Amino acid sequence: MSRLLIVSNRAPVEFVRTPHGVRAMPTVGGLSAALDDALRVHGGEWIAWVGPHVGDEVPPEQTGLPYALRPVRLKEREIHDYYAGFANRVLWPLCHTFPNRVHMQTTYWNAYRQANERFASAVQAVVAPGDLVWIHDFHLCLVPGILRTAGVPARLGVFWHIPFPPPSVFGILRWRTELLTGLLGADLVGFQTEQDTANFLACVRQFLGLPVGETPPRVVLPGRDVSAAALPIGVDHARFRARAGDPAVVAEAARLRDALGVEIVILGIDRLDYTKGVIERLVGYERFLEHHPAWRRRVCLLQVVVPSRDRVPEYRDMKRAIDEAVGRIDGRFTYDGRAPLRYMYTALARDRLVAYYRAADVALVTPLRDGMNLVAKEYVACHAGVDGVLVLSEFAGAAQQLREAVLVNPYDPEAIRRGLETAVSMGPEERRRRMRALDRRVASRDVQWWTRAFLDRLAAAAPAAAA
Ligand code: GDG
Repeated sequence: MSRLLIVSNRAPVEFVRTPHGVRAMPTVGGLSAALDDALRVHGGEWIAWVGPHVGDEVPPEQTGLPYALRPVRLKEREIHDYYAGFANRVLWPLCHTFPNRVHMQTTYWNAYRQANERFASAVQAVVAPGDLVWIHDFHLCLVPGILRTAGVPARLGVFWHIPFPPPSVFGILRWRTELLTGLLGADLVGFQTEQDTANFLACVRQFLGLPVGETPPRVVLPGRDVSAAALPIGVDHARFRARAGDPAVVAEAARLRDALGVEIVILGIDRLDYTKGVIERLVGYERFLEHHPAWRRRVCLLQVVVPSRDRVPEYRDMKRAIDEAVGRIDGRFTYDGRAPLRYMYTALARDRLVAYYRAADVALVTPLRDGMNLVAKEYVACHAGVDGVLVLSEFAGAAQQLREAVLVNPYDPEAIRRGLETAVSMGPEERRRRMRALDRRVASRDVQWWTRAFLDRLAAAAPAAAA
């Protein structure tokens, strides 16, 4: 079996300075768990930025991980301009179709190029013939091109976790040709949905003038093809299901429900991000409470927002706007000390997260746009064998698979209101029928399926040749 090199901006741990010295702390996210699994199976190394406090190699004893972590060193200024700048203020808003939030600055682009060079050098330092190099996400578009030009003797794959926009949106970017050319250094580029794949191919055709094929999806280059594939990411269904059925977790879920003291618990869990549609969701919930006096004392929305990207000014403003909306709704609809909304700005420990999923009768997952959305799939996995209702944005990649959810337009507060009405009034038989169907899809396309599907395709790509 080929050795695997994972390359991503962040790793499953980050090194932070604590009063007891520099410590490896786990990072929040479903992705790291998925890739961690793949590395345990294949063996290999993980190349990532893990904070400023480490040397050139971190042995497994320091991370608790059974494989080596190879840190990419970036200076404070580079992190600011490459990560907070180009990745988070240019590519992130553009790909989620928020062109007015794009800050197109040359300093950001220069830092992005330099950072991508550093990641590529870190790969070159360890890569061996026959390796599979799996590069993740929009932070590292240029890495495949740099490695290809350097003639690295490995197969190169990229997975794009966020939406890929159509040419009318991607074309706004001054550096569109450089980014597309960089990605085409890969043998395989994976996307979350068929639509993302089609958008990527349309951009390549329009901005690079290259021929593309549709069955199978690919870009035809002189001497080689680059495959494009829709491979929706999944969750570790078996692990979520087992944790959710654990008696300690079930007891914690029951305690939580008791503490809330309502008939119907509605749950929202999101990283702090404008793409997640938290404010729009709160307004939709407010409309629901306005329309339904009878439900006011019987429901509670438990909204968890996980701190994220606090170096970016827009995120601090958004946090303030959420605080205001929460205050307004609680002020309007709290009766006899019973609040319709519980808001937490924190990251939950993994088992608590599962208890929250388990406690919720309804999950309200309404991103304005999302590559996939793992929260939706994790909620379903935690409700295998029990009922529950998923209200899901039609603009999340997950909506392509999870057709039995109550699908809503997240921009429209009236649609969210109607979705909530459907959810709270759905009978037990329909809840169970829909949840069974959702669970079958989440179980059959789990994260193990995803890593296998990607790596099998990558391994089957023609052996690497220099550009
Ligand atoms: C990007 C794309 C795509 C959340 N709160 C807590 C917590 N989480 C975990 C969830 C889940 C993950 O974070 C969030 O994943 P999402 O998919 O919802 O969102 P992004 O972070 O934006 O991820 C997205 C994904 O990449 C994978 O391809 O689906 O579209 O934007 O796993 O469980 N984990 C813990 N405490 C929390 O409070 N421990």
